Amino acid sequence: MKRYFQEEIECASEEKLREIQNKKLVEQVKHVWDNVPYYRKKMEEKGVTPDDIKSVDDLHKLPFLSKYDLRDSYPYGLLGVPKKDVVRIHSTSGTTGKRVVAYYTQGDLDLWEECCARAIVAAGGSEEDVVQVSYGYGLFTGGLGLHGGSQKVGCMTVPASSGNTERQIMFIRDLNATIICCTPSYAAYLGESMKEMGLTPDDIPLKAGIFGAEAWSEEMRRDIQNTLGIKAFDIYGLTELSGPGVAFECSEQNGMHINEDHFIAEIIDPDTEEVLPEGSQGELVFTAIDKKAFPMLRYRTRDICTLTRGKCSCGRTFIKMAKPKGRTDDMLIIRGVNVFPSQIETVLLEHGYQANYQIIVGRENNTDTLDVHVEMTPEMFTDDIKEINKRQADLVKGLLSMLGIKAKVTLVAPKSITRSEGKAVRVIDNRKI
Ligand code: DLL
Repeated sequence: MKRYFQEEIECASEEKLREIQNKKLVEQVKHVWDNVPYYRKKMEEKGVTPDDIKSVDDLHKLPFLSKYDLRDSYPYGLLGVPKKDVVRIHSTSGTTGKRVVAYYTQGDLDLWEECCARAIVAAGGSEEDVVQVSYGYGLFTGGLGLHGGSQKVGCMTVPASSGNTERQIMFIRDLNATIICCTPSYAAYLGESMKEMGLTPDDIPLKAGIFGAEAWSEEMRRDIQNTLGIKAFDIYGLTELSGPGVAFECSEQNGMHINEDHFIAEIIDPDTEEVLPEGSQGELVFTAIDKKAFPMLRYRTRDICTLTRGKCSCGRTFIKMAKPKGRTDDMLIIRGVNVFPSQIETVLLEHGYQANYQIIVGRENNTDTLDVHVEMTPEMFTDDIKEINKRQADLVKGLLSMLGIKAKVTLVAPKSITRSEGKAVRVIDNRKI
């Protein structure tokens, strides 16, 4: 069985990769300078010209791009090619209210789908497999991205899209789907629904899942792997950089390899914008070095994580990014303490709950309040008040030790928190500041 989709590049030496990056970066900076007046102006303001960028070592000289730039230049300001060369767009709702619209030439689509194909092969996929793509199709990049990747590998591709859970399960069983692609929260929901239908992992043919688009913990991975009887692989990406497949997990299931022949990653301190050494935690910044229609240079993702380069047992040489811990804009500041939803999730799953919870932040008498509503699992469901109080107190203690602040925990009945077919919405911040 093929272990790699493009072995010569996925396992290239560090020197070879660097050479590719240097060459593509120099070309990309020229392309942007010539074709994207918005970014050229930013370069001019910083006193940088394409002649100053001779290799990756010069990357730090370039200005950053952020969500604010996308908003300012909406809709066409960052387009790098004539509109007639664009064959597709995708879009996501921006946190600033305006949508982010990303553009693709046919060449951009090809390299994006190759990235997704690498992820599918790394998860054990081949032309023998039936891949059910249960990410949303349409403006969201998840569906069409993995769909294209799956076809590139030669898998039988089922464009199920999200929703209609019973039909999803029927197709998985009837068509013998071996790989499923969806958000981790939807994978958990599928597992829950199968259980309710009286199905065990032995009744379903799946062997692997490729899950991403939102933060998920190692505990959630364990739960999904057990309920579906599969290996669960992480995949990372964002619309601005094509979509899924910027980075993907391999058989080690321990961090995601970044497709370094297309993307150069940096970690910066989000406050000072200083580039941090490898291994430090900070904000992930990406430079897309060969995407032409929407050529992002030094794009600030707001995702917090670390990078490590080292030998991987899978044989790939691409640098790895850890599971993102959260986003700078997801980070809640509660009574002055930084709280990431992923930390709360870790505590809940460690205590035997599933990722069905809601975090409600408010303000009373000028003090922030943190309420966590958690579903009891059907197995632990009880109306014994004493038992419920004890369980709630255990969680309060666990959260206090993880976050350093006290939360109010309310256990709620199984199935009372709305399930998500795409990205889960877990935080409600009612503070009007
Ligand atoms: O979520 C692309 C995608 C689709 C990735 C399917 C993986 C699978 P956006 O909607 O633009 O694109 O959202 C991008 O989602 O900046 C992260 O904050 C978050 N994200 C994506 N993948 C992961 C992951 C798609 N594996 C934003 N772990 C990113 C944690 C993730 N967060």
